[in-house]
Amino acid sequence: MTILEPGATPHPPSPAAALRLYGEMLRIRRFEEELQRLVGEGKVGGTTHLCIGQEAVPVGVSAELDRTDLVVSTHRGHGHLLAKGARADRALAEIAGRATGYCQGKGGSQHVAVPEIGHMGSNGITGGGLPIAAGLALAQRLRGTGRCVVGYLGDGAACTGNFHETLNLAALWRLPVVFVLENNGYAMSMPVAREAACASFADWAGRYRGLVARQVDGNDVLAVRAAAGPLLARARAGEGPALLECLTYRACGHSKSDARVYRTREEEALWAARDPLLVLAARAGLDEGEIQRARAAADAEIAAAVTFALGSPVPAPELATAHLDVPAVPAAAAPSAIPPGTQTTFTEALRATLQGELERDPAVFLIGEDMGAYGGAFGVTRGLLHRFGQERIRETPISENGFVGLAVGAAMGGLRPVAELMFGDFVTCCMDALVNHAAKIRYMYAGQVQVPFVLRMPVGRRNGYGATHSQSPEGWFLNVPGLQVVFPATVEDAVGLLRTAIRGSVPVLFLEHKLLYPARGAMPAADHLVPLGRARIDREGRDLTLITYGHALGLCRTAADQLAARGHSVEIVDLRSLAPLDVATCAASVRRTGRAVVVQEASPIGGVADRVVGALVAEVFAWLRAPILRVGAAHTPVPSAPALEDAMMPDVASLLRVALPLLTEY
Ligand SMILES: Cc1ncc(C[n+]2csc(CCOP(=O)(O)OP(=O)(O)O)c2C)c(N)n1
Repeated sequence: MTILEPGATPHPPSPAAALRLYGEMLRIRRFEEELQRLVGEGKVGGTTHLCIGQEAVPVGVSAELDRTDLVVSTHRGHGHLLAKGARADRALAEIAGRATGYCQGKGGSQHVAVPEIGHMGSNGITGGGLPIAAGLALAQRLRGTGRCVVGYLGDGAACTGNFHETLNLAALWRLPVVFVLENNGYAMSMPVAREAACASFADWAGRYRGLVARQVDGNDVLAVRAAAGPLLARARAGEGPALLECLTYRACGHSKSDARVYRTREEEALWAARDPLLVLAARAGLDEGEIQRARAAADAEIAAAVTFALGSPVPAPELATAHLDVPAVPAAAAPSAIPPGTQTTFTEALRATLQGELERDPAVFLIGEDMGAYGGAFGVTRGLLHRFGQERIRETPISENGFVGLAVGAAMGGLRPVAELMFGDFVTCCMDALVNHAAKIRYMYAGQVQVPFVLRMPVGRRNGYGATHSQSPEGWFLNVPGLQVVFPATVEDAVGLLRTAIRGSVPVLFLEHKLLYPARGAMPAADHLVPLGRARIDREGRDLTLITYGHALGLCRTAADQLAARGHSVEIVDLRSLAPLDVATCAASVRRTGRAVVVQEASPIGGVADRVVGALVAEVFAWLRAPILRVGAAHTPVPSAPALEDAMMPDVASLLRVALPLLTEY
């Protein structure tokens, strides 16, 4: 690790180069000042985080970036955006919520992406963009583009788990990413000395093996540029990641409501004397005439941007629900290690499907814990490492948010990651990557960026695994627009849904019930696909509809047999997709039978059963002969003792206790 002293500066640049850098910084300064005015006058709403005083960082870094290099930005990202080459008028229109904005007004100040100039998005979750930057870097490496990625962050973000998980992954895998840390002294009101137990952020970061860290005067654009160049070149050459800590100062408040009570006016005056514009003017010897001409040019551009933005139309209301559809997947046969028609297990069928997709498309790769020699906790990936190697069967340290976020970034970069959680319960550790990023990226960037990403997770009970290894988390994701959730119950559907999920362009959570792994079924045809959002009639009947999914299908089949023996004809709907939900198939069935029970292993409270009942009531009320009822586990954590697990789980007897009165009393 090497740490430069602040103020270590290179030789003066040519007058033309110095003027260009000055003009770029001034352009950002004037943009932010005008935005501040518009917010103050109530002409622009929402939240804005201005970067006045910090302009030297993005300008110095971007001066060393090619147009095709990528950046991932933060909530304080206007400077990153403009320095990467964005137009001021469209950037301002986005912040002002206009249809001409880069994301048609869907992203606003904190969530802007302009992929055509390599800007892959800014982000309102502190630290949330870091694994995405690493994933984009992995995509550049695996696709051999020769590009590098800059991931911007603040000192506050450097205190998150995301930071450390991401730096570890980037260092382990020598990813072509440079993290640019804008240390402006505060995370909102929290001073650095009270937030970080480190000598410096560069010192912290430099302790990751293979990661080079530098600290530089972030108000000196020449110093930033000189420090960034070699780090970016090193990353592009495949020599590994870096972190550049830029010491700077936010001259304005954190956001519009910040009265800056946590710092003194004297401190602000000291930094004002070190304003990046003053520093460069002095260092490059710019004269007053040159400064005035640069100012006139920046003023003219920003005035035109204000006129353009405020004169632009607001987005059409239809846009509020756009960019959430699930595009169909084109049919294509995949090689299959198991001949179609062969009886096989869920585990073997999943493995053969993954193998087929890995063979079919070089963009597909697997990522997760212990997937290699161990074969994954339930053996699904056994043997694939030997066949495809470590780049495509990518084993990770225990860093769920890091590697799932990285997979999301890799998907944004053109790959097709299939991530695996060892147990579905661990999804709590990567909720940010899933809910705030995977689910929202296509929507908030107005369809400019796709996230073709699959997360497989073993879920459900299994004889004594206990409260943190037996949950059914599917219900948690039903109110996250942008996430697809599937839960196959048969070998045929597992294969068809997994192929569809991997080949599609949207994020899919793929739930696998642990008790189904040994279940048997016939391997379907090599071109068999199951569309997302389509339920299946498992058996036809006239008197009662059981609506179910996953492992609970077996329960329903047994109960239906027993009811048939008593003369009742039962129809079973296997949902397969929980989001989107196939309300039409469920409703058509209940209109035929007039009675319905929704059956699941999870507690029915706030989960799939509630969602189905809510949707059905509006559709089938006039056809109902009896109330729609729900059967599920008791609303408790899953206890460890098998006897207690049995006591709280639904079984055939509890299902019959609910179903029989519906058939006999109504
Ligand atoms: C995970 C998360 N926690 C808290 C916030 C609220 N918040 C927004 S910006 C910010 C400070 C971030 O500090 P830093 O990373 O140093 O960036 P700076 O604002 O100084 O540019 C906070 C607390 C958030 N957006 N995300």
